[in-house]
Amino acid sequence: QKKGIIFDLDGVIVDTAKYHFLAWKNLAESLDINFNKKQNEQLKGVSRIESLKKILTWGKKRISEKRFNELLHQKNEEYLVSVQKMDESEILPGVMKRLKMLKDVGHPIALGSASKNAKTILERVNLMPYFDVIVDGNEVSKAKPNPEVFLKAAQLLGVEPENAIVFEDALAGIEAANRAKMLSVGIGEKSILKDADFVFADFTEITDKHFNAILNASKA
Ligand code: G16
Ligand code: MG
Repeated sequence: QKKGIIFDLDGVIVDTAKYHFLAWKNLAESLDINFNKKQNEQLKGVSRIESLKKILTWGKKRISEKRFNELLHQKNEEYLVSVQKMDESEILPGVMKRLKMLKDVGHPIALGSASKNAKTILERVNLMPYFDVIVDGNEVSKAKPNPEVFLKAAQLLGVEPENAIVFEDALAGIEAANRAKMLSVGIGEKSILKDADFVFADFTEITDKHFNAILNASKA
């Protein structure tokens, strides 16, 4: 049975959360808003617009639409400076092995990310050749936990949702996969990703046996 494998980007393939954090922190400071790592956790998998809305809410700040758009631009420009410095060394441990294995076996691979910079990042880390399909923040209008991003990816991969497997680090992403009736594999903490069908701390924890079990599993 051919499975369609869908990967989230930030937190699954690369850790761009640290660069998002730096850019948001500088932006928040320029507005006299405190912003810490714990708050950054709540921005994982969340779109750029929604992230800024949250930061402004935390800082109890109201700004004009024009200023809002300027800040979005400012944040992204700073983020892109970090992205431009990325290379293969930033691919998270254990990921490469699984991408190669999936390619060898012939399971088609998609990216399902909220980021509008997804293609740039995949290019920087040289992973473009592995992805048959890319659905990112430029193509979807409804953010995770809405299943749109993953449903679109499965459709483009040519697999039914029940034959799709999603790797996600964000709670909202696991919820999106579950709503799409896809097998959800959480990468991160079990206590947070408790709704996932499988959870692993990272890809190095996924043994060949686990991986084969995932490929052969079906949604309960
Ligand atoms: C990623 C990050 C989020 C970020 C979002 C939008 O999502 O986890 O923190 O806000 O993309 O990114 P951008 O500003 O580049 O459009 P994902 O879905 O890859 O985890
Ligand atoms: Mg993520």
